[in-house]
Amino acid sequence: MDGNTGDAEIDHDAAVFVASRPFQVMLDFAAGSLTPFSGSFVRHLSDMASSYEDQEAVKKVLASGDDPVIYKSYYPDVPKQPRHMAFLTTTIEPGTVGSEFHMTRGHHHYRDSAELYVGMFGEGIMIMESRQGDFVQEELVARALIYVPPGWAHRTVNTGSGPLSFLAAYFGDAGHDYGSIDKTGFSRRVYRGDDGPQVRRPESIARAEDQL
Ligand code: M6P
Ligand code: ZN
Repeated sequence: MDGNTGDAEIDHDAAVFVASRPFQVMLDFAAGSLTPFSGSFVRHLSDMASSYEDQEAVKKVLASGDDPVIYKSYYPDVPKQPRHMAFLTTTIEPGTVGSEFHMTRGHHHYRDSAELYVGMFGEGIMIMESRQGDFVQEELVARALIYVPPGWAHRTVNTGSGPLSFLAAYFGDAGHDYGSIDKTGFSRRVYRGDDGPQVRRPESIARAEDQL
Protein backbone atom coordinates (compact mmCIF):
# COMPACT_ATOMS: atom_id res chain seq x y z
CA MET A 1 0.00 0.00 0.00
CA ASP A 2 1.23 3.46 -0.80
CA GLY A 3 2.47 5.19 2.39
CA ASN A 4 0.61 8.42 1.72
CA THR A 5 -2.62 6.61 1.07
CA GLY A 6 -2.19 4.72 4.34
CA ASP A 7 -1.58 7.96 6.28
CA ALA A 8 -4.66 9.53 4.76
CA GLU A 9 -6.74 6.55 5.82
CA ILE A 10 -5.68 6.66 9.50
CA ASP A 11 -5.45 10.42 10.07
CA HIS A 12 -8.68 10.81 12.03
CA ASP A 13 -7.58 14.18 13.40
CA ALA A 14 -7.21 15.76 9.97
CA ALA A 15 -10.39 17.79 10.36
CA VAL A 16 -9.13 19.63 13.47
CA PHE A 17 -5.46 19.76 12.59
CA VAL A 18 -4.48 23.12 11.16
CA ALA A 19 -1.63 22.80 8.76
CA SER A 20 1.29 25.16 9.17
CA ARG A 21 4.86 25.35 8.04
CA PRO A 22 8.08 25.06 10.06
CA PHE A 23 9.60 28.38 11.10
CA GLN A 24 12.48 29.79 13.08
CA VAL A 25 12.46 32.70 15.53
CA MET A 26 15.30 34.01 17.68
CA LEU A 27 15.16 34.36 21.44
CA ASP A 28 16.37 37.80 22.42
CA PHE A 29 18.10 37.23 25.76
CA ALA A 30 18.73 40.95 26.19
CA ALA A 31 15.18 42.16 25.59
CA GLY A 32 13.31 39.05 26.73
CA SER A 33 11.43 38.86 23.43
CA LEU A 34 11.21 36.89 20.19
CA THR A 35 12.45 38.11 16.84
CA PRO A 36 10.26 38.19 14.89
CA PHE A 37 7.07 37.91 16.92
CA SER A 38 3.49 37.85 15.66
CA GLY A 39 1.82 39.37 18.68
CA SER A 40 2.40 40.77 22.12
CA PHE A 41 0.37 41.83 25.11
CA VAL A 42 0.96 43.91 28.21
CA ARG A 43 -0.70 43.42 31.58
CA HIS A 44 -0.93 46.49 33.75
CA LEU A 45 -1.81 46.49 37.44
CA SER A 46 -5.39 47.47 36.60
CA ASP A 47 -5.73 44.34 34.42
CA MET A 48 -5.07 42.07 37.39
CA ALA A 49 -5.89 44.25 40.39
CA SER A 50 -7.84 41.54 42.21
CA SER A 51 -4.89 39.13 42.03
CA TYR A 52 -3.03 40.97 44.79
CA GLU A 53 -3.75 40.47 48.45
CA ASP A 54 -3.32 44.07 49.59
CA GLN A 55 -6.30 45.77 47.96
CA GLU A 56 -5.61 49.04 49.82
CA ALA A 57 -2.16 49.15 48.22
CA VAL A 58 -3.69 48.47 44.77
CA LYS A 59 -6.23 51.28 45.22
CA LYS A 60 -3.55 53.68 46.41
CA VAL A 61 -1.33 53.10 43.37
CA LEU A 62 -4.21 53.35 40.87
CA ALA A 63 -5.67 56.43 42.62
CA SER A 64 -2.33 58.19 42.22
CA GLY A 65 -2.82 57.95 38.46
CA ASP A 66 -0.14 55.31 38.07
CA ASP A 67 -0.90 51.99 36.39
CA PRO A 68 2.45 50.17 36.25
CA VAL A 69 3.25 47.50 33.69
CA ILE A 70 3.44 44.16 35.52
CA TYR A 71 4.50 42.01 32.56
CA LYS A 72 4.77 41.84 28.79
CA SER A 73 4.64 38.78 26.52
CA TYR A 74 5.68 38.08 22.92
CA TYR A 75 4.43 35.14 20.90
CA PRO A 76 4.71 33.62 17.42
CA ASP A 77 1.76 32.60 15.25
CA VAL A 78 0.99 29.04 16.36
CA PRO A 79 -2.54 27.64 15.90
CA LYS A 80 -4.44 27.08 19.15
CA GLN A 81 -5.09 23.50 18.08
CA PRO A 82 -4.39 20.00 19.37
CA ARG A 83 -0.89 18.70 18.58
CA HIS A 84 0.54 22.20 18.14
CA MET A 85 2.84 23.73 20.74
CA ALA A 86 2.30 27.33 21.77
CA PHE A 87 5.22 29.28 23.22
CA LEU A 88 5.88 32.79 24.38
CA THR A 89 8.34 34.92 26.29
CA THR A 90 7.22 36.86 29.33
CA THR A 91 9.09 39.60 31.19
CA ILE A 92 7.85 40.62 34.62
CA GLU A 93 8.94 44.05 35.82
CA PRO A 94 10.47 44.22 39.30
CA GLY A 95 8.49 45.66 42.19
CA THR A 96 5.87 45.00 44.82
CA VAL A 97 2.22 45.80 45.43
CA GLY A 98 2.11 46.27 49.18
CA SER A 99 4.73 43.73 50.20
CA GLU A 100 3.76 41.15 47.53
CA PHE A 101 6.12 40.82 44.59
CA HIS A 102 4.99 41.46 41.00
CA MET A 103 3.67 38.26 39.45
CA THR A 104 1.55 36.74 36.72
CA ARG A 105 -2.16 36.25 37.29
CA GLY A 106 -1.78 32.45 37.49
CA HIS A 107 -3.96 29.81 35.89
CA HIS A 108 -4.93 26.20 35.35
CA HIS A 109 -5.23 24.92 31.79
CA TYR A 110 -8.74 24.06 30.65
CA ARG A 111 -7.39 20.91 29.16
CA ASP A 112 -5.06 19.65 31.88
CA SER A 113 -1.70 19.43 30.15
CA ALA A 114 1.94 20.10 30.89
CA GLU A 115 3.96 23.28 30.43
CA LEU A 116 7.72 23.85 30.32
CA TYR A 117 9.35 27.05 31.60
CA VAL A 118 12.88 28.12 30.66
CA GLY A 119 14.51 30.93 32.65
CA MET A 120 16.21 33.59 30.49
CA PHE A 121 17.29 36.25 33.02
CA GLY A 122 16.39 37.62 36.42
CA GLU A 123 15.37 35.90 39.63
CA GLY A 124 12.00 34.53 40.49
CA ILE A 125 9.92 31.82 42.05
CA MET A 126 7.24 29.69 40.45
CA ILE A 127 4.47 28.60 42.75
CA MET A 128 2.47 25.57 41.66
CA GLU A 129 -0.54 23.95 43.26
CA SER A 130 -2.43 20.81 42.32
CA ARG A 131 -6.22 20.54 42.40
CA GLN A 132 -5.75 18.33 45.48
CA GLY A 133 -3.95 21.18 47.28
CA ASP A 134 -0.33 19.97 47.00
CA PHE A 135 2.03 22.95 46.81
CA VAL A 136 5.48 23.19 45.21
CA GLN A 137 7.76 26.19 44.70
CA GLU A 138 10.81 26.29 42.43
CA GLU A 139 13.37 28.98 41.70
CA LEU A 140 13.18 30.40 38.21
CA VAL A 141 16.55 31.82 37.14
CA ALA A 142 18.58 31.87 33.91
CA ARG A 143 18.92 28.35 32.44
CA ALA A 144 16.49 26.79 34.95
CA LEU A 145 13.89 24.50 33.40
CA ILE A 146 10.70 24.03 35.36
CA TYR A 147 8.28 21.30 34.36
CA VAL A 148 4.65 21.89 35.31
CA PRO A 149 2.70 18.61 35.09
CA PRO A 150 -0.93 18.43 33.96
CA GLY A 151 -3.34 19.59 36.66
CA TRP A 152 -1.04 22.02 38.46
CA ALA A 153 -1.97 25.71 38.59
CA HIS A 154 1.04 27.95 38.15
CA ARG A 155 2.05 31.54 38.87
CA THR A 156 5.42 33.19 38.26
CA VAL A 157 6.75 35.79 40.69
CA ASN A 158 9.61 38.24 40.15
CA THR A 159 11.59 38.32 43.41
CA GLY A 160 14.64 40.11 41.97
CA SER A 161 15.68 43.74 41.66
CA GLY A 162 15.56 43.64 37.83
CA PRO A 163 13.19 42.18 35.23
CA LEU A 164 12.50 38.42 35.22
CA SER A 165 12.26 36.90 31.75
CA PHE A 166 11.35 33.38 30.70
CA LEU A 167 10.05 31.23 27.86
CA ALA A 168 7.00 29.03 28.38
CA ALA A 169 5.79 26.27 26.03
CA TYR A 170 2.45 24.50 26.32
CA PHE A 171 -0.11 22.56 24.28
CA GLY A 172 -1.86 24.58 21.58
CA ASP A 173 -5.33 23.68 22.84
CA ALA A 174 -4.51 23.93 26.59
CA GLY A 175 -6.45 27.17 27.15
CA HIS A 176 -6.15 29.42 30.22
CA ASP A 177 -8.54 28.83 33.10
CA TYR A 178 -8.24 31.91 35.33
CA GLY A 179 -11.62 31.40 37.02
CA SER A 180 -10.61 28.80 39.57
CA ILE A 181 -7.55 30.79 40.66
CA ASP A 182 -9.49 34.06 40.80
CA LYS A 183 -12.02 32.29 43.02
CA THR A 184 -9.82 30.40 45.48
CA GLY A 185 -6.37 31.93 44.96
CA PHE A 186 -3.15 30.03 45.63
CA SER A 187 -2.64 28.82 49.18
CA ARG A 188 0.67 30.74 49.36
CA ARG A 189 1.84 34.15 48.21
CA VAL A 190 5.34 35.57 47.78
CA TYR A 191 6.28 38.60 49.90
CA ARG A 192 9.32 40.80 50.26
CA GLY A 193 10.86 39.93 53.63
CA ASP A 194 13.77 41.45 55.58
CA ASP A 195 16.02 38.54 54.61
CA GLY A 196 14.74 37.91 51.09
CA PRO A 197 11.54 36.56 49.59
CA GLN A 198 9.07 34.78 51.86
CA VAL A 199 6.62 32.23 50.50
CA ARG A 200 3.82 31.84 53.01
CA ARG A 201 0.12 31.56 53.54
CA PRO A 202 -1.66 34.94 53.36
CA GLU A 203 -2.52 36.36 56.78
CA SER A 204 -6.26 35.96 56.13
CA ILE A 205 -5.93 32.21 55.43
CA ALA A 206 -3.52 31.64 58.34
CA ARG A 207 -5.94 33.39 60.74
CA ALA A 208 -8.90 31.32 59.51
CA GLU A 209 -6.89 28.09 60.00
CA ASP A 210 -5.87 29.11 63.54
CA GLN A 211 -9.53 29.33 64.47
CA LEU A 212 -10.32 25.78 63.31
C1 M6P B 1 3.56 32.25 30.79
C2 M6P B 1 2.59 31.28 30.17
C3 M6P B 1 1.48 32.03 29.47
C4 M6P B 1 0.85 33.04 30.41
C5 M6P B 1 1.90 33.97 30.98
C6 M6P B 1 1.32 34.93 31.99
O1 M6P B 1 4.26 32.88 29.80
O2 M6P B 1 2.06 30.44 31.16
O3 M6P B 1 0.55 31.12 28.98
O4 M6P B 1 -0.17 33.77 29.76
O5 M6P B 1 2.89 33.19 31.63
O6 M6P B 1 0.62 34.23 33.00
P1 M6P B 1 -0.92 34.59 33.32
O7 M6P B 1 -1.65 34.50 32.01
O8 M6P B 1 -1.32 33.57 34.34
O9 M6P B 1 -0.95 35.96 33.89
ZN1 ZN C 1 0.13 27.73 31.76
